[in-house]
Amino acid sequence: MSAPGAVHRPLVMGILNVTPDSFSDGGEWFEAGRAVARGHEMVAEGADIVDVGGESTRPGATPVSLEDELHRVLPVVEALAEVVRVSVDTTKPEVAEAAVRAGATLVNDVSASLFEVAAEHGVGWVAMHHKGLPADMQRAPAYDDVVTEVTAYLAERADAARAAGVSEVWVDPGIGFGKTGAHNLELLAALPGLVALGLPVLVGTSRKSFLGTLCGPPGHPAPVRERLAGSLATATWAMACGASMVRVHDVTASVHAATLVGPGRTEVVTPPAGAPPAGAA
Ligand code: HH2
Repeated sequence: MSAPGAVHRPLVMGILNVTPDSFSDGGEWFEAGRAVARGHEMVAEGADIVDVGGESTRPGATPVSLEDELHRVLPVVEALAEVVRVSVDTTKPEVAEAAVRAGATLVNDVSASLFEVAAEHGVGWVAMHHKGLPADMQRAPAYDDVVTEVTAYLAERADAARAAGVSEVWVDPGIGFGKTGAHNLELLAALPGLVALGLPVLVGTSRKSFLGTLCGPPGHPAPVRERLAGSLATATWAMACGASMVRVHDVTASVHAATLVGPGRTEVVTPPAGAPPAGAA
C-alpha cells in the first residue's frame, strides 16, 4: 500500500499569478479572493503544488516593489497553505522568507540565488536557469552550447545549495528565460541528460511564446489561449524524459497527461501541507 501522500506520477505545479501583467493570465487572479478561489480549484483539479507569484517575469515586465509583492502574495500563500503544498515564485529574499513564514515550503527561484533562505528555513528550493533579466533577456540570447552551459550552471547551483544545507533541491532549465525557440527545443531534447544529474527536474513550458510561434502559421503566432496542445505535448515529453514536475496553467489536462506518463516510470512523494519537505532527513 502507498504511504499517505504518495503520488505515482510526476507532480503537477499549478501556476497562480497574483499579478496584473503576467503574459498569459495577467489580471485574472489579481484580487486575493479570486486567487485563493483559483488555488482551491486547482487543488480540486489535482494540482500537487500551487505556485504563487506576485511579479511577472515576462520579457519587458515592470519590476514590482517589495511592499507590493508582499501585499499580493502573502494572503494567498497563507490561505492556500492550509489545503495544499505552496511554493512562492519570487526573486526577492524578503518575499521568499515572508512566504515561508506564511506557510510556503518551496522557494521557486527564477534567479537561482535564494538558496540561503531555503537553507535557513529548512524548505525546498528550485534553481532555474536564466540568462539576463526580464527587461533584456530575449534580446538576441546567445550560447556556445546551450545544453552544456545550462547543465553546468544548474549543477553548480545545486552543489552550492546542498553545501549550504538545502536537502530538497530542484533544477529547471528555464524555458524561455534568455533563450530562442531553437534553444528551448535543444534543451527539451536534452532533458534526459539533465535528469541524469540525479536531481529532480522541473520544467515549465506552459503557454510560452515559442509554442505560439511554432504552432501558428508563419508570422502569426498562436495566441496564448490556443497553446494548450503545445503545452501538453511539451509537458508530456518532459515527463517521459524523466522530469519529476511540470509547471502549468491547465491543471486538469496536465494531471491526465502525468497520470498516463507516470505509471511504472517514477514514484515521487509530495508531503501533505505543513509536513517537512520531501528529502528532508
Ligand atoms: N516560468 C515563469 C515563471 N516562473 N518558474 C520556474 N521554475 N520555471 C519556469 O519555467 C517559470 C517559472 C513564467 O511563466 P508565468 O508565471 O506564466 O508568467 P509571468 O512570469 O508573466 O507571470
